[in-house]
This record gives sequence, C-alpha cells and structure tokens, in this order.
Amino acid sequence: MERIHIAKLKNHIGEEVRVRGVVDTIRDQGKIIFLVLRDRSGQVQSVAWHADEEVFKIAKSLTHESVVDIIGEVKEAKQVECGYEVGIKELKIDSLAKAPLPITIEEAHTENISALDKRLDYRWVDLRSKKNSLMMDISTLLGQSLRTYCFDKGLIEIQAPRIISAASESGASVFEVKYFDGKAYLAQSPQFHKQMGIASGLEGVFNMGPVFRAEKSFTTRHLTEYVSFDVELGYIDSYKDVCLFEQEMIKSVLGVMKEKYGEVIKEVFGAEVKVPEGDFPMFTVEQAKEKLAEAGIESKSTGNFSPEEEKSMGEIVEEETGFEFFFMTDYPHARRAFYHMKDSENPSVALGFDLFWKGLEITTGAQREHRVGHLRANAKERGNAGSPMEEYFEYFEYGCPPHGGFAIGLERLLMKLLNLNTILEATYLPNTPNRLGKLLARKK
Ligand code: AMO
Repeated sequence: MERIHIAKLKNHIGEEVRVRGVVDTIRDQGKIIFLVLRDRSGQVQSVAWHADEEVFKIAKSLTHESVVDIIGEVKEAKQVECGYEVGIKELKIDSLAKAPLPITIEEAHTENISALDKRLDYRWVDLRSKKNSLMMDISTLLGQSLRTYCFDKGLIEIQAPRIISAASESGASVFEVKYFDGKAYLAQSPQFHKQMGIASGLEGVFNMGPVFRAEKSFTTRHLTEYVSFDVELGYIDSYKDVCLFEQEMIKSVLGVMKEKYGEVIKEVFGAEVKVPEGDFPMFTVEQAKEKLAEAGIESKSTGNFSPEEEKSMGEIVEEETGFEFFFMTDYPHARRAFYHMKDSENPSVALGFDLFWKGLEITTGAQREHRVGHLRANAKERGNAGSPMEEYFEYFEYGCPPHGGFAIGLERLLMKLLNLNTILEATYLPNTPNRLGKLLARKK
C-alpha cells in the first residue's frame, strides 16, 4: 500500500491508509494507547486498543522517536483538534529508538533545552525539532532563490574545484592537504576559478558550495567550513555595478522568503522579514568612523571595524535611514585581498566593499585587477608572487574583460534572517576549530 503523508489524511476520512513516521508522543491509558505520529508534513493521533492483542503488545513496547509503519483507518474524532485520528490495524516497528534520548527535542520540553554543545553532538536528533526542521526548509529556499535569481539574470552556474594548488585569500587561513606526493589546499573561496569563468567568456557566473577556513576563531559568526554563494560579473564599469546587482538580488530573495515563510519566521523565530526598498545606504570607512565617533564609540584601528563597531554602525544606520543593510566602501587596499583593484586616483584605497546586515558583515566584494601587470605587482607587494600563483595570473594573459564580484556566507545570511544567536544554529552540522563532528568535540 502506498504511504500517505500525515497532512493529506484529511482527504482520506473513512479509508484505510498507510502512515509511516516517528512516534512523537506516547500516552498509555491502560486499555488504550495513543501514539502521536509525526512526519515532515505534520502530526496525527493514532490509537491502539487492548482488544487487538497483537497491535497492543507492539504499541506497549514502543519508545519515543521510534520509527513505525502503520496501516489503519482514518476515523472522525471530535475530541482531537483536527477532527480525526487513525485507528491502528497493523503496526510494524521499522526502528526502535534507544531510551532515553540523549537530548531533549526542543519544543517538546521547552523548560529543558539541552546545552547547544550537547545538542550539536546529537545533531541528527536535534534537527528533528519543529524549529530546526523549519530552519532546514528555509535554508533550502534561501539557497535555491539565490541560485534562481542568478539563473534568471542569465548567469552561468559553475562548480569551482575545492582542492586547489594555491591559496586565494590569506595564506594563514588555509588547510593544507596531502595530494599524492605533493601538497594542495582546500579552497577558502572559489575566487580564482570564478574569475577564470570571466576569462572563459562566460560573462557572468555564480557558484554555491563549501569553502574552508583554517582560522581559530571562536565567535558566533565563524565556521571552519561554510557555504559560500559567489557571483562574478564581466564587463562592469565599477564595483558599484556589483553592489547594485547584489542589492537587487537581496531584495528579490527576501521578497521570496517573506512570501513563503514571513509569518512562520515571525511566529517561530520572532524575526520580522523586512524587504528593503530603494538603494541601500553606502558609507566610506572614513564616514563610518566619523559616525561612530559622533556616537561616542571609540575605534582601535583605522582601516577596519571591531564586531562591536559593526553592530553599533548597524544600529545607527537603521535608526537614521530605516535600512537594516548598508554598504561600506573605500577600505585601505593593504587590508584587502591583493586581487582587488586599486583606485587609480588614490592607490591606497581598494575598489571594493562589504555589505552588512543587522550589524554583521555578510559579504565582501570588489572590482578585480584584470590587468595582469598590475595584478602581478599587487601580489608582489604582499609576497604572494610565487609559482603557485602563475596559473592564476595566466587567466588574465589571453584577454579578460574587466570584472568584479562578491561572496555571501550562506549561514550568516540565514542566521540574520532568523535572528539566531549563533551561526552554529544556522548550520546543518557545523565544523569549528574544536568541533569536527562529535569526536573532536569529545577530545576537548
Ligand atoms: P571573505 O573572506 O570576506 O571574502 O568572505 C566572504 C563572506 O563569507 C562569509 N565568511 C564566513 N562565514 C562563516 N565562517 C567564516 N569563517 C567566514 N569567513 C567569511 C562572510 C563574508 O562576508 N573571495 C572573497 C569574496 C569576493 O571578493 O568575491 C571572500 O571570500 O559572510
């Protein structure tokens, strides 16, 4: 018999159906056992009666979260909220869950939420909660709508290699791996290969996939492996063309998210999805520092911002303009990647930007240096000019359009969308400096 999802049972009242799912709640009332079943579509009460000895014996042996396969009749039942329940005729245990569970599943026991670390140790149990299951739905649509936006704009999706021969960002944050008799690196970004897409005549490319950072950052916004959503656009006149593309993409994606999940995000996560209208405010680093100083926030460095400064700047901008987003431009070139183009009028400044949402950096972007002589010189300045870079430099030697692009950290985007406290909660199975699955966490 074909399985019917729980949400569809209302169309089968009076019929015999097959339901497969998990035992969410057990209420044993002596001669009758109520089993609340759960699948991804919803929940339904099912009933085992004492009179049916075989079914009753199996029901008695069940534990929470066991997986069952039931054949029964959908019957009207005024005492339950939905107005029907399933009278069990056949009950098979597909998988008996060990009791007790290692963690509480959040919404079932709201008083006793297991500490995050322990929940992450048993992420496959933790992800069963309604909140986390919803987080996974939203994450799916988020990635999909970013990809759809780029697809609709005619961009080409690439799958940049993840094992590469040269580090694209800083050499300090790269994982080295053995590659047969030599060595290779895990990509920190698809940076070089998205630019290769432009040199390949693809004109505009996007890439969504994992990237790796060997940074010992113990913060609420850093992972050692995260999903990067990258875009690279050819034939631009300025990095501002890139900002505009990203701005319109964000508006469109938030529109999609609000339409499908706006209400439930508010109800379950307490976050309001605001779809921005108009151009995002844009500030130079200098202007932002001035604004912060006016607000009495002291700065320790000149060319970048502490997390506290970023948060305060987010609050100030939102208060002044109503925007949760703002662009920051005119960073000192020395603090940016060597492949950013320098401002020809003021070469100490990079032609790039960051985008902030609710006080958190979610994007870095820039116009790239496509003139190979300049690019080599930039790399040399950073001591980055060795032979592993040669292949990258060659991408620009046989004709390459002016171009620029950006990358969004997908987990950071989801974290802000849902107002989560930490990026760990916005990640399927987070890897951090002290967590690589459960085993490394145990060695702490
Ligand atoms: P950057 O290194 O700034 O730029 O990264 C881009 C965006 O990726 C996210 N991010 C992270 N998310 C989780 N954990 C981390 N450790 C982490 N590091 C970065 C942030 C950040 O804004 N190649 C350039 C992009 C470009 O110029 O196209 C790059 O990777 O949201």
